[in-house]
Amino acid sequence: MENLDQLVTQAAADFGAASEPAKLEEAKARYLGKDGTLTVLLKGLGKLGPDERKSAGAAINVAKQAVESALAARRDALKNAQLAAQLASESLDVTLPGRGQSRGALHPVTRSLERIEQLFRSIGFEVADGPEIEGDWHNFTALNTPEKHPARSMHDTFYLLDELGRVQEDVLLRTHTSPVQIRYMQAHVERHKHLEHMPEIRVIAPGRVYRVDSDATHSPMFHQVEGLWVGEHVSFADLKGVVADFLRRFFESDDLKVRFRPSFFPFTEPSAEIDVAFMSGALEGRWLEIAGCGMVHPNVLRFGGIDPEKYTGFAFGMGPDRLTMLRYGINDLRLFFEGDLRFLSQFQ
Ligand code: 2U9
Repeated sequence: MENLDQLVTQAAADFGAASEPAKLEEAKARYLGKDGTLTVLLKGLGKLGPDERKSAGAAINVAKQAVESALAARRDALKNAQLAAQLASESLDVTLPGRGQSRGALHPVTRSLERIEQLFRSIGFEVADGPEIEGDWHNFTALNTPEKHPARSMHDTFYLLDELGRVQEDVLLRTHTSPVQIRYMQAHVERHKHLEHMPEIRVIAPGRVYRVDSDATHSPMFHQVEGLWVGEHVSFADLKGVVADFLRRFFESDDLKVRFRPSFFPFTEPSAEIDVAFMSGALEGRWLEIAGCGMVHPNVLRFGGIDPEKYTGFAFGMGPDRLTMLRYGINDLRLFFEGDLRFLSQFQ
């Protein structure tokens, strides 16, 4: 009897010392397993006489129950401890402020493009687009650019290769959005050919253009917005009014100074550069070149299918990248195209 009490005490102590479920199961096997102490004692009962067997059997069974309940208690305790440890390690502080969700924003150049489109739509212009991979005819010939003009050289224009890696001289990345207006003119003429008086063309063409050029103020890909107004009595005075009004609205400055300086482009005649001067701010009083313009060259009207004896038109071209730099005081064009969030997130 005393041995059995000791055995129960020892088992409870072994179970208590088991720090994890696997160790507890090992300890259990020592008492209740196939060769465990209690199992061996029970097996030994057969060798005893009937009376002795009855009392010894009862005593061993009492001890066995005590060991089993000590085991069950320890199992519970280990399970609870494990759960407590898990809860502690996975603790969640529901009082912490949330991380929030960043909202994303339009690229500053996209914002300028949308603003430019909105301002021109408000005075009756349509917004057109066209392919960025163009043919030599739409990009150069139809714009009155001579065969030997430097803009056509491999140094200035990206040409596409054929499947054998040879330069295709007539397939290129457009160097301006003017091919869009050429296509627009042709489609417009076709659509209204049954009418004696063709309706006026008022269209802007915003989009990506490409040139072999890369430094702080030039990127191989940049943006342009070109405009075209063709009608029976369109004059240089109309051009000045439209452009000056647009620039004052774009820069939200009624006292913005605008001047037109004679210049040359193959596709316009006469041609002019457009300069602006702000009357306040960091750039106050300095003339800044901002766009080019002119009366559409008769050859270009003819390439578009329009009779230059009957119709005149003006065209202008500007760089929304540069307009955006001026509007926000940015000094390096490359920042627009690097995709660095430290720069971009300042325009939310
Ligand atoms: C057609 C006929 C004429 C578009 C024009 C300019 C002058 C011009 C530059 C400004 C800065 C390009 O973005 S920039 O680098 N553009 O100076 N563009 S006239 O003339 C056209 C367009 C289409 C059918």
